[in-house]
Amino acid sequence: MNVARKQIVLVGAPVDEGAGQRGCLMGPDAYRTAGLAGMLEALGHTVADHGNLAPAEVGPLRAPNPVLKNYRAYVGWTRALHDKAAGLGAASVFPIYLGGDHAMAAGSVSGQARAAAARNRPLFVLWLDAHSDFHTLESTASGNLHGTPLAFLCGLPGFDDLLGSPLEHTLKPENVEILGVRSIDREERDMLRGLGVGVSDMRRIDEEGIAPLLRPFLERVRAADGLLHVSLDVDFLDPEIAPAVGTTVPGGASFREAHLVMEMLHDSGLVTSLDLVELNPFLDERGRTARLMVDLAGSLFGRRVFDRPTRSF
Ligand code: B3U
Ligand code: MN
Ligand code: MN
Repeated sequence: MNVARKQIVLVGAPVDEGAGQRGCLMGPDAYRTAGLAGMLEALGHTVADHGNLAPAEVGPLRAPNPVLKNYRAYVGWTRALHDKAAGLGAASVFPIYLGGDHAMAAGSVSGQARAAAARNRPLFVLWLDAHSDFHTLESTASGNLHGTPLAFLCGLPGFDDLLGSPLEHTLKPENVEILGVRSIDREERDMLRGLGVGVSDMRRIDEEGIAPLLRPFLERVRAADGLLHVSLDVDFLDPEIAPAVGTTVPGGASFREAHLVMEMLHDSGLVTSLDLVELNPFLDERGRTARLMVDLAGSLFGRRVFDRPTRSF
């Protein structure tokens, strides 16, 4: 099968302030060191590396909740990434946002959502994560802002400082699928249920298998002529194979499950943008997590061992 050639743009987002542990700022360079661009080129794609972004300047702000850590940085990063992603989403390129902790998705995904709306296409999001990242600025107990971007993107209230109020281009909760989750706080669970966000936890993956869970979601994206953004948190993976993340939760996706998801996503032809988030190279073992993430990106961009698939996805 010929790999459809893509024009890939790499955007470094060294966001470090949203996680409880420092180190994600080294993520973009770890992906570069692990050979991400060369691997994508070897698959036949063209790659332009736009370097690393910096957060936007933000004037004085009062955090709406004293528990929040690095609130101004969250606002600055969201604005900078939003503008960058809105621009790239309007061009015929495939952006890969290299994190950085997951707080960066507030900007990357909101920008992609703005661009999708301008093209009159619904944006769907596949959130591959041990966590649901669905706290509001009020409900978070840790104050770690990487636990909040998905609530922001779905239009929950209280995030007015980020991009104004109300957020113009929100995700429809039913167009979001969280896969691989195994740590949800009570407040998050209530909000996810109330809004009807798609949640497939590890128990469902164990009982039903990951492919039958993913397939109906991809079918919905296709039926709606949607664009699909994938946000891949390192902690989606089992910590045994991916130790370089500050928020490990046991019992994550296996090597085989993760590659299968990426291969199905490739075969679907539906994915139009990607976040690689939460890699903390400070916690890695001789680069193995960075290399695994690059390998997974390889499967998403068309690497296969043998022959064509028997079904489209
Ligand atoms: N829900 C917890 C833990 C957490 C969320 N996202 C990550 N960790 N990575 C919190 O702190 O909000
Ligand atoms: Mn996350
Ligand atoms: Mn996580």
